[in-house]
Amino acid sequence: MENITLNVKGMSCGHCVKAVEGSVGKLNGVERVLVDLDKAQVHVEFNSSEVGVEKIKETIDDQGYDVE
Ligand SMILES: [Cu+2]
Repeated sequence: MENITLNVKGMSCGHCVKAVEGSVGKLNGVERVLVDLDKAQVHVEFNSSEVGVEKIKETIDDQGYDVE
């Protein structure tokens, strides 16, 4: 299991948290996803044999947020 913390711009409320946690959480290989609104960060625990960082970033981007 691997961990990554992504800096994500544009998340401002509970809706954003649900959108990001819901979409990333649905990816195969993602074990856990946690949004920290105050820090503008998304923490993800994932299995790198099933899902890559690029896919995770792309999924957040598709929800309309900016991954640095
Ligand atoms: Cu929001």
